[in-house]
Amino acid sequence: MAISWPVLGILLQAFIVQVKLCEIPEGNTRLIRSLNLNLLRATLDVSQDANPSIYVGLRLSEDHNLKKEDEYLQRLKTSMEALSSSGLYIKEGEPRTGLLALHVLAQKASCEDTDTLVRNRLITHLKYHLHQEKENIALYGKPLSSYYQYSLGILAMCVSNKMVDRHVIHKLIAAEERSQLGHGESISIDTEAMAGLALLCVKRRINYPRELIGEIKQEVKNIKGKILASQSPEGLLGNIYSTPLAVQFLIEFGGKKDKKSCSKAISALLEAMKQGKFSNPMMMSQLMPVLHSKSYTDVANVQCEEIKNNPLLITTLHEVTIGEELIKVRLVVEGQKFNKIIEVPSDSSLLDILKSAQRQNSDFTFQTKDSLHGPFLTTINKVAGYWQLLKDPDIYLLEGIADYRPENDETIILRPGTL
Ligand code: B12
Repeated sequence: MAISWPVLGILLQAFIVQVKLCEIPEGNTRLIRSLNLNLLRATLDVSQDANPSIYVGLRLSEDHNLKKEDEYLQRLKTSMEALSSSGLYIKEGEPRTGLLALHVLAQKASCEDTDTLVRNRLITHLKYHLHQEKENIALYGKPLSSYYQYSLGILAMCVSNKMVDRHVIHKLIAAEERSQLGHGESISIDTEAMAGLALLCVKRRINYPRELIGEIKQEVKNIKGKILASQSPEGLLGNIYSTPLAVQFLIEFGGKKDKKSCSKAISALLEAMKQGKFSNPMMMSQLMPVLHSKSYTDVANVQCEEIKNNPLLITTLHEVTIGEELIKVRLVVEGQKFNKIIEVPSDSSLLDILKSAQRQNSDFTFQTKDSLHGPFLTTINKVAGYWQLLKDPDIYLLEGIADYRPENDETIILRPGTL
């Protein structure tokens, strides 16, 4: 059937509206470039292993410093090789589903030969991890890692055009249906969004049984409902740090009716950027695609030939300025007797405060574990587990110990949590 010009025009217009769903208002180029620059600066930090999420964020930008991106890719390759040549087993309590998934996405975004040995091995490892995660859900009702990493794994497979076992997908659908994606009682918008991205990718790319597609459609709608219902009057979807992934989901969903919610969320993100709230490289990397109206599923469409250098300057690493004045912060460890005032220079991070407390008090020790987000507090006075970070009166911190900087007279509460 031939399509007439007016009909074609309407179709084209509909397409354009969809593409521009979560548009960035004009006049923000400098702000966006400065985030890009900060993300590039994060690649200069050689004290940590290269982080595949940072690389994916850079590749989904429209501005590039190809030399720096390539240097970072070379560092990433060392980790990829180590990961892919390790045995096909999962160390007790240390599933690597999310990390593998991010490496698979990074590899795909790199435009390097698509069928390298390393890439195939990474995919095999990821497939194995997803299988083991699925078995754990079947036996114990939860994945080995989390539904966030499980979804990221499905997304990475799908973006790489690899078939995902439909039982693996089905476990995610069933968990969403039973509202089990969050941590304990609370809903996690980050996880909802990641699950939504994974399901949208699967729905669009590969041929699955019609019944499964029907279920996916239903759950994607549910996810959208939860994400929109979480919107605050200021536009945040969940909190400020879940908003980037939530917007990625809305971009990918492409519902015209969501344009207003999406614009509000974008405004809130731009405002937070101006206030310097996006300083953690992992958070910047999740935000970067949104600033170019993209989502992680666009890793599949990176137009390698079209990537051009933009002479973004690389200046020296940003040094955190520690203030001259001293401030007093009360540190309380719940369930233990520790309750003391710690004096530190203003602008100190919570990590600096914990270090100070440890130096000054024989009854306070702590340990951390490195992660892609930074140091994760694991142990206080030999009590290991998941420590929650709060400030008085019972407000959950939205940042980790290395990023959060308490104010004078603030009380920080460390609370043992259950998962
Ligand atoms: C799952 C998850 C958790 C789980 C992790 C355990 C598990 N079962 O997986 C739990 C519930 C324990 C958790 C705790 C916290 N989390 Co959390 N978490 C996430 C989530 C949804 C996914 C992380 C992940 O798997 N990434 C993928 C893998 C491949 O990366 P990874 O680095 O290897 O993953 C590990 C670390 O990320 C670590 N981790 C999880 N959260 C955090 C937070 C910080 C600050 C650090 C340093 C590490 C860390 O646990 C992961 C599994 O081992 C992200 C969402 C997001 N948008 O990224 C939020 C997220 C990273 N968490 C966040 C926060 C604020 C926290 C807490 C500080 C909350 C609090 N006030 O207590 C605590 C950490 C306290 C501490 N002890 O240091 C924020 C960080 C924002 C920021 N500015 O950096 C995010 C973005 C959620 C949000 N929207 O607010 N989290």
